[in-house]
Amino acid sequence: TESRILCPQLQQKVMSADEAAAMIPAGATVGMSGFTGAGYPKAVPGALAERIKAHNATGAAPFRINVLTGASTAPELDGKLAEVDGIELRLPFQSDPICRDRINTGSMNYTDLHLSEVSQYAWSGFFGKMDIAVIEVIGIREDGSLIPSSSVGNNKTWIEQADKVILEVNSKQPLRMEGMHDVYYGTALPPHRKPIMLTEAGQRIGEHYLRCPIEKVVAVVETDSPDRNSPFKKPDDASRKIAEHILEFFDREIKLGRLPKELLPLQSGVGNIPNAVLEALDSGPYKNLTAYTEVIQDGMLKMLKSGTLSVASATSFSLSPDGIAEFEENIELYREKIILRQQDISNHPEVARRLGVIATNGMIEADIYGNVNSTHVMGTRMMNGIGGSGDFARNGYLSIFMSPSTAKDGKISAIVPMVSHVDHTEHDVKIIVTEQGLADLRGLSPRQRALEVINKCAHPDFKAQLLDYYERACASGRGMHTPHLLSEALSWHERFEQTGTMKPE
Ligand code: 0RQ
Repeated sequence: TESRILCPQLQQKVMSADEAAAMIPAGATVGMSGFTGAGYPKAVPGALAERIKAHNATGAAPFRINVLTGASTAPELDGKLAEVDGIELRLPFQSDPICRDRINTGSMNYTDLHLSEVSQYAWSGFFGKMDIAVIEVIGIREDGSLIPSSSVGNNKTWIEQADKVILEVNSKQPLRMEGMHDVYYGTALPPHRKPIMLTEAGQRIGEHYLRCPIEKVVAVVETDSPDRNSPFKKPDDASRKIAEHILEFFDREIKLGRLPKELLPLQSGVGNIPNAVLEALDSGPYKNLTAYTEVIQDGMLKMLKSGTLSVASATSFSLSPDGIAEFEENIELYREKIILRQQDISNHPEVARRLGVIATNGMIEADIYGNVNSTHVMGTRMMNGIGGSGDFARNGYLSIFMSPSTAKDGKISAIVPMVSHVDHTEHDVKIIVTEQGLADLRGLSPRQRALEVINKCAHPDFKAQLLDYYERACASGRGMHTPHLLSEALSWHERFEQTGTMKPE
């Protein structure tokens, strides 16, 4: 096979992952590629983990680094580095079980950020100096410019900010992805910002390649392994019902003239429920929808192929093995219809507001007044992170949060008197959906919202208990704008922690 490294100076820099990992010093701040398990470095993080393990076995002061990425990665990166306790600080999003465990036992610091804002934070210096970037690409052109991989994420920012760059050239990724990416070099910090000139999801405003000064590159490592890809579960009953409620709602909004028949650009979170919503849309009467989102999953490929979706803008893929096979087989079609941007553009608040995105994301729990917790189990334990949900929820035209009405075999109600952690406030949440029904909170006052949420979304096992809480709060003689019984508001969570269920004795 032909080499994917066409730049002569960079051919000289080819070395093993071990040699490259040796260039990362203890205490370094490292910007790595990777977003939802796509386009992350496959070899250097593991080699570094081995080095850290050997170092720590000598009893010397612990070797740890700060790991900044686009979003979640995979066992080869987060898993391996977390396993050897090699991560001091992780940001801005993760979903790795070992990493999560370290965060929740307090041995790893984690900063959970809006994904659109990470680049601005870096440019403002809030993360300190970036020492090294480790970036997966699918090829290096003759002039040293880089063909991005299956995610763009924060790669532009990391390459620009880092003193040194290590490149992984992954020949498993199809080279025919070349041309899909749109890297925009017009961003700046205030007061020098210019409008992002996107008025439609499908426009291109940037370049196909990442610029990278040749002298910054200290190592090039060749790899040949696939992205993490987990098979999709078939939508379960709850997901299908949630999807039905959302489609009924769209129909009604179209009839009322509040949504065009092509809807508005869709943003869809990852997971079982968002995928079920996409499948339902695909089997409905819709044509020529668009997506302005951060992740392309299997459901979107199907919609692009069937014509339900005409174009999709994102920053990464998250495909199952079947999805990858389909993508590679019909890559010419998908290259025309998919645009991968850096995450500060794919998730840009200005663009999400202008386009009027329909944001659909999962949640852990919502309270009766419409506040949503996307991140914390029982108020203290991190699940994944806020990801892009806040970028789209606050700025979209519609923000829809979805969850089964119960978790853990019915022992936990996803609708609670007060959320144990707030990610999306009552002001940002427009629609809440469970398999029980859909609550439309637009224009309602808090007390109206409480009844709408309890009546439409709560599971029958918890409905009476929620109504009882609400009625006693109203009768408490305290403020009637957002009635609460403060000493009881979090008692459901407390009961779960103590007894293993939110249900009363
Ligand atoms: O736990 O894995 O132990 O079974 O949470 O829950 O129902 O499978 O739903 O996979 O869609 O995840 C909010 C986490 C939902 C996700 C969240 C437990 C439940 C299960 C997963 P198990 P489900 P999902 C685009 C947008 C934030 C980021 C985001 C998320 C596990 O949607 O990370 O929106 N969102 N990004 O049992 C205790 C509750 C629970 C609960 C669920 N109330 N209490 N446990 N669980 N509800 C993507 C990016 O930004 C990159």
